[in-house]
Amino acid sequence: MKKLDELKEWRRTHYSIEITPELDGKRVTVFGWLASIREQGGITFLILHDKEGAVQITMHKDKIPRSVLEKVKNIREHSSIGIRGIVKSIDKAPHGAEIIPEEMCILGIAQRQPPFSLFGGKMASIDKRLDIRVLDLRRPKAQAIFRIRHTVLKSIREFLIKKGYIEVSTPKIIATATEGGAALFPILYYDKEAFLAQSPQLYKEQLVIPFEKVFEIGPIFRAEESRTLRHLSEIVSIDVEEAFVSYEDIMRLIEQMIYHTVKEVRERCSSEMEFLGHELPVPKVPFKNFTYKDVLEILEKEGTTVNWGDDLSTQSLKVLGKIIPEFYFITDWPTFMKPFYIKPKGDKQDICESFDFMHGSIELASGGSRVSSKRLLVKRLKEQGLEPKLFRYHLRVFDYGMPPHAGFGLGLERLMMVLTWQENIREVTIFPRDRSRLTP
Ligand code: AMO
Repeated sequence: MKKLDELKEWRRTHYSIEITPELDGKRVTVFGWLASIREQGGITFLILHDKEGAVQITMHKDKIPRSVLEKVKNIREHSSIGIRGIVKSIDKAPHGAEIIPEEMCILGIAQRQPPFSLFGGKMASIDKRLDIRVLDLRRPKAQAIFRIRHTVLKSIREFLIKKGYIEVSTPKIIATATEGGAALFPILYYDKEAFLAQSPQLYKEQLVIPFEKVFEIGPIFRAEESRTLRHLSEIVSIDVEEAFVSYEDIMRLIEQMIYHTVKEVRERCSSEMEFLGHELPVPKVPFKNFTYKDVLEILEKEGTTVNWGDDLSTQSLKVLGKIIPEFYFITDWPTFMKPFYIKPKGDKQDICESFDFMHGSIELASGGSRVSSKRLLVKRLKEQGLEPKLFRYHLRVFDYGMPPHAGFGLGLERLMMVLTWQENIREVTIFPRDRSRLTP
């Protein structure tokens, strides 16, 4: 095995995209991964990739120090290297300049070539790519997706903080289910059974007492039995809860948050969007609003019958997505279809103050006004076959002036699917977890 160089006093002076004609004649140090080596008429061209882009290193055999030539002979694509040299302005190179190297250090040797092509060529299957995800993430499309994700998270955080919400973190190891028992992951907590949190639901509701307006961006866990393009076992949920408001206020908040986020992505990620080859339109606000009953009627007209109280199947959501290919809400669901903490509607207790926030056929978020009376909450728990005793730590908080409150939980990955036009949720998740994947 070849000996590696040490980093020692080597430090980066510039990223690839900063190597421009204005630096002509300057000595620079760059680091990155060797994307290609090409020989042409006695000249060797290296293309070096770093997190910002690419730079060309050009070596005329008779003008380059022997030590550099020796190193180039032994190096393979995808190795990580450092180059110190002089910038030369040249039209044909990326960003109009290249580097003529004086010194080179080899910092990480690529022992083997990736099992799939990173730059162009036929795209390998998702499973093959996920098996060595960090290499897959170097693909320019993946880079674009995760830079957009970064911007989406930043914009949502900024938006909520500016609106006066405080960011909280709640336990992910919990004692009781919040969204019903079926999708829980049991774990061994010392000598007791515990669960991974399906949602910060109960904690965020409790936290409106000390903080009034809270949000959390964190992982939630769902033991989904089937492998679909839209479900994972671990996702990032954006949860919001607020005191003294109703579900209608929360829908307006989502509208503003999505509008702000799309605008930020359009402004800050134009090159990534261009790279993904799609235009991201500014959403039309206010978003359309359909009740659950409206949706059944729309579907019936399309020849798809869904009975009152039935969930919208994948097939009926597809039909709906064709008719409403934009952001919209489905409100006023039958009470028994929603969790115990959702508030039944004043004069029509069989429907509740709830919404699903949708884009086309994809459910992005759900939320609603919450039950704030302890008596009603106990009744709702029993109606849903849940044991109030198991929720005693939650219920006792309701003795201390629980205000009316409302909120939502939005799946970050689902939102990313919509913003980056990905059909498979795994493409927008760095290390996805599903029924059959627990590694890497
Ligand atoms: P719900 O269970 O509808 O509501 O989840 C909220 C949102 O989280 C996303 N989501 C998922 N995304 C991918 N894979 C999954 N397995 C998965 N499960 C959920 C969806 C969904 O709309 N406590 C309530 C929210 C609230 O009322 O505040 C809740 O968790 O985008």
